Amino acid sequence: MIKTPICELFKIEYPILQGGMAHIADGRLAAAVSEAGGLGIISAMNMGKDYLKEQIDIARKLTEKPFGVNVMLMSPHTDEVAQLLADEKVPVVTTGAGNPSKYMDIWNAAGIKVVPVIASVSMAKLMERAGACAVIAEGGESGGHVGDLTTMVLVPQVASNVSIPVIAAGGIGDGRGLAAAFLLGAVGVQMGTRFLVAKECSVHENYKKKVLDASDISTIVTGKRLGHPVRSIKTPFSRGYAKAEYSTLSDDELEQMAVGALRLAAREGDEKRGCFLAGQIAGMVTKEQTAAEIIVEVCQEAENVLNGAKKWVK
Ligand code: TUI
Repeated sequence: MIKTPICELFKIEYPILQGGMAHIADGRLAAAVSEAGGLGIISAMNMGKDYLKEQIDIARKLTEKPFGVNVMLMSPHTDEVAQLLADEKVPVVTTGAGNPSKYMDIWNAAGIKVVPVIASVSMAKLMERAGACAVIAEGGESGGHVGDLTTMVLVPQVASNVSIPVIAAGGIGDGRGLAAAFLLGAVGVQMGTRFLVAKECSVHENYKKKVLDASDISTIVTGKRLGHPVRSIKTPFSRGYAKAEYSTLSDDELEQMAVGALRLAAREGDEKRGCFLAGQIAGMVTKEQTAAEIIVEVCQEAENVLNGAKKWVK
């Protein structure tokens, strides 16, 4: 059995968080992951408080277990969403794509466990000082908004520089990844791409198919020119966008190209204009499973790997 300090911290059975994937991670998926013993996360994405309240209510109807909400800090609705989370006393809030310091006091006062996603040691230290109870160190192998460092180099450096628990994310898709995260100093993992194909995940079938068909080299990072690099599956759209970044197109025109692209991929499965965010482990995601099957399989495999790891130590 695998038990780590975050099992106690979040009151969960397995040290696995589900990534807060925009337009994908809804109340139903979060509830399925939490019900299976992990920590399910609802994405607040760029929606207002009414949408989020609906999803929180859905999750609460489906499970009594703790779950979290991910706040994407570039959203224009962050202030009202932050207040709703405090009012609702959601057990856990994760944040992404920015610095959540200004919300830390109201969340901590509401008894919420705040877990920022960070992509550097300096940000991890800042978040610890600001009152975070743990950090998610996310390497650039992940899908969506990415930092520069890989999980392999980020996690041990963060673990050496903060006293709060570190959760590894980016490039983790099976039990070997969970075992490796432990060896790098993390006490849990967050997985997004693997949960994209969960049976309880309502993302469009075309999206699931793209992940299931992906190989190790199927993803690409675009958006660096505008300062928002995102990793997605290579499609005519993402390749076209990558080319456009090096063209004479203005920043405004480039921005226009991507408007609505995440929603179009996730909800409409639009292969021409959609942006199918996924991490580099997409190549190892080969089957649709329930959230419970994913969690149990990953933990069982990690246990086997860790039990065998001593064979190289003489
Ligand atoms: O946030 C994510 N992944 C995301 S957000 C997203 S939605 C989006 N839509 C359009 C453009 C860009 C994004 C899709 N995927 N992951 C968490 C994450 N946070 N990764 C890296 C960071 C991060 C980066 C910089 C966290 C903090 C940070 O600090 C910068 C600062 O403010 O000092």
